[in-house]
This record gives sequence, structure tokens and C-alpha cells, in this order.
Amino acid sequence: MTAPGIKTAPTAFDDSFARCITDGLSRTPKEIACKYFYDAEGSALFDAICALPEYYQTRTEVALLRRHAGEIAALIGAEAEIVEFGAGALRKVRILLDALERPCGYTPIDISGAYLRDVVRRLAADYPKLTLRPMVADFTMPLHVPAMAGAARRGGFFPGSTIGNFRPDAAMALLRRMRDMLDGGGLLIGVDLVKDPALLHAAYNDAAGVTAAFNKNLLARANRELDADFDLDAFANYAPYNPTAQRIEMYLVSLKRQSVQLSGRTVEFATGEAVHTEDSHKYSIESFREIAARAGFLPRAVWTDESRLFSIHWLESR
Ligand code: AVI
Repeated sequence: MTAPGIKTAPTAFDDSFARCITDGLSRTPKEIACKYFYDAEGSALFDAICALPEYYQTRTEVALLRRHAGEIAALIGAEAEIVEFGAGALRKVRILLDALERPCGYTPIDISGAYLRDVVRRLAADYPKLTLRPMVADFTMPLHVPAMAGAARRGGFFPGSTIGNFRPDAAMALLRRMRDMLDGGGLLIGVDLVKDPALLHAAYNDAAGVTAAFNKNLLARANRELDADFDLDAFANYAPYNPTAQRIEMYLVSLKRQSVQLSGRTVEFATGEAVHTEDSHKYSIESFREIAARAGFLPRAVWTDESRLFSIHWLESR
């Protein structure tokens, strides 16, 4: 059920996890797309990652948003519609909504429908006058988001350095689509920065093993949804930093030779065989501004912390 005051936009969302995992595990090397991390369990695990002491990204970005909220709100302008890509827990947007002058509405887009409905209900209770238009959709695919009546312009919001989970060519294509969608407005985007590899390694190899559970949730999800029989203890989480490509690479590595049943098929794993599950690219401020400019944005303001761990960019789309 949709909460009162919330308009749910119609979407053509195709649940393709089954196809992705069966195709990806029949390839060499094996792979599963990282967007499938985020079912309800995976989204909750990602929330737990964001609170980890080693995962500096969330607290650094939140501190930057709080510190510069006034400046950011002035750049976005009055009566804007905020469109958030991969909205997650809807915590960061509250900082924006509190700072903006008469925000017109908020369109959170997320692939995890149950999770989105839940968090939007809570947001609606705190912002009763705001028009909320949640969209359950895969924002990595071409997507039409109709203009919101009464909005002076659109401010895209893409925090959390999710852009880093795309290969540079795919990141560029996505930024181009966002640029077109935000025509006349702009995009506020969080980007994780290149830094000491030891800090990066720790952030993706936390002592409590939450990132390992997040990675293995792909297999647990296949067990829940696709009648698979993955033994989670027979796979290791492996997440090294590749300094040449400037990215964290995440893998699930088979600890033994094994056969797994998946949607009525048998998938064979050799000992030590890896399934690639995610890349998390890191940028310098300059290299990111360059990509944004090549995607058609006008890179304007950029904010970073004293230790240069993380950056937030305001890119104009006009
Ligand atoms: C969502 N994304 C930006 C996270 C990242 O840091 O690349 C996903 C993540 N994977 C492992 N830990 C967090």
C-alpha cells in the first residue's frame, strides 16, 4: 500500500536477477552484476557497512553535506525537484531538503521496491508537505522521469560514490543520460577519491566481516529466490585494491571444487575460481571533473574534506 501523499510513478521494472546470474556464471571468468546486491537483506547490510569505522565514505560525505548545505542549496535554487538515483536509506537527502528553499518535490529512484516503500513512508511522515514520487526502477537503464508540475528546475542527487561502481565508459554513458534528464538544472554527486591503498583496503575488508556478508548475500539471494544451494562457507570474500586501475575489485572465490544447483541447472566451480561481483573506482578531483565535462556537464563547485578522502561535485546541466 502506498502512504497518503505519495505518488508512485509508473515504471517498467524487469526483475532480471535470474537471467543475470545464470548467464554470468556460465561465462569465463564468472561474474554477477553488483546492482543485484540490493535486495532487502543486501540494502540492510549496505546500511551496516556505511556505519563501519573502516568505511570513511559515508560519514565524510555526510559531514561535507552538512558543512556546505547552505551553499549547495543556493546553487540548486528555490522550488527545485530533487531526483535521487539509487536512493537507499534516504538519510542524506534530508540534509538537502532541510537546506533547500521551498523544495517542490522529491523523486527517489531505487531498484529495491520493498525497501524503498518502507523508507519513503518514514520520510513522508517527517515532510508532510513535500510531494514524494518514489520510482522502483533500475536507473542504470534508460529511464523517463516525467517533469514534476510546479518545479522550477531539477537537481539530481547521486551521493555515495555509486558512480565508482561503473566502468569509466559506462560511467560516462550514465552521466550523459543524467545530463539530458537534468537539462536546465544540475547534478550533485559524491565521488570517492584515490588515496593510501591501505585505507581503501581496510574499507572493503572490515574486521567485523560485514562487507564479506554483503558480498555473499548475492549467493544467499540466489538460494532464497532461485532455488539454488550455494554453501556460503565454501566461498571466500576477496577484495583487493588494484592501484593501476585505481579501483577496489570484489570477488567471491570458490574454496573447493564444487557443483551448485541453480534454477534447475548445475554450475561447476574449480578450486580457487573467482566470481567477479563489483568494481569500485576511485578518482582524483581533476579526473572526475574531466569525465563530467566530457559527458556534457559544466563542472562548477567541488567540496572536499581536510584529508581529501571524499569529494562532492556540483555539475551544471545547461
Ligand atoms: C554503493 N557503493 C558505492 C559501495 C562502494 O563503496 O563501492 C558498495 C560497497 N561495496 C563494498 N562496500 C561498499
